[in-house]
Amino acid sequence: MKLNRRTLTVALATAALASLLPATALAQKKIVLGFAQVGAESEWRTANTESIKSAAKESGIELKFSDGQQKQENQIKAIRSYIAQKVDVIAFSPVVESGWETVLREAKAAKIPVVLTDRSVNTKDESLYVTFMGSDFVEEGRKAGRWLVEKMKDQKGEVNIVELQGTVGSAPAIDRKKGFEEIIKADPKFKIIRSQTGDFTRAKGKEVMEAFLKADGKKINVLYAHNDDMAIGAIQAIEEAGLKPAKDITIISIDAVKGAFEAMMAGKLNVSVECSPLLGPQLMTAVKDIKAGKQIPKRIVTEEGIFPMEVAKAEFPKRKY
Ligand code: GZL
Repeated sequence: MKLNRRTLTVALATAALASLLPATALAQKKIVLGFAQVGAESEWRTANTESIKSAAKESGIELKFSDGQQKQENQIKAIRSYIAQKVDVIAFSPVVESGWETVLREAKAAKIPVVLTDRSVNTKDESLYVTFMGSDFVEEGRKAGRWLVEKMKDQKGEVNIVELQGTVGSAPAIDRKKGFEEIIKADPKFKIIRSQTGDFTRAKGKEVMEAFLKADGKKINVLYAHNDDMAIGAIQAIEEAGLKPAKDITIISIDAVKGAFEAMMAGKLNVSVECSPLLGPQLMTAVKDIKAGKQIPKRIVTEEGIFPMEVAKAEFPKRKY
């Protein structure tokens, strides 16, 4: 069959377009990120989830998101479902440090890169994840300790401290305790007379503080809470016991969420050490870099400050979470 010139031109143009199409389509194929979140236990976590969801949207990354309700088995289940769905990258904030090697090996076998955000895992095999991005919790504990040492420098007698720990076995709970004790051990007047987990929640923080007050009420000089939510719960217990929070009992906490600034402006919390939940943009940049084959550092540390109640009013309007 003789093709005239016009038909031939159209045929060639169509063929050229068709050969480009799959590549064009591939170029527009969205990166798919599977994220297994700890839960929704605190203001910090809510802000962290919001940061991840909004950053995924702004980055054009398709986000599959699961709420682990603070249970490791739920997070492992979610990670396995992302492997089955063959997502491009998996990211998660491990609720506790241990028990992840099996599922991380499954992700590695499926050739799906994993990013740790916020909290890290206990593993000798660092090939199981590409990077860990989040705060230095030991330094956060040190900042809390240094603030207390400075505040109590003229205090002659004993300084009795009660401690509300975060989730048992979690990196922030282990490391915030470690950093705080590293600083206060320099002076024997500082004594941690009670220490128990409040699981990072307001309700549990209040419940445990009620027990501390019942046992040691008048002896307590300081409360060190591993997060603001537990401190806010404890403030309620302190007031219900007829004591003045931040006056009768000095209160130190960590996160610097909105609730902490409101408590400091009300004169009920002495200081909050910042722990930024705004990891979304950094995570999306890392996901894109991984897909583009770029090298990224094994550890990305978020820079953070400390906010005593004296600066709360001025700082509050600038806060992003
Ligand atoms: C810290 C984060 C902790 C917060 C808590 O990075 O893992 O978990 O301090 C949150 O408020 O529940």
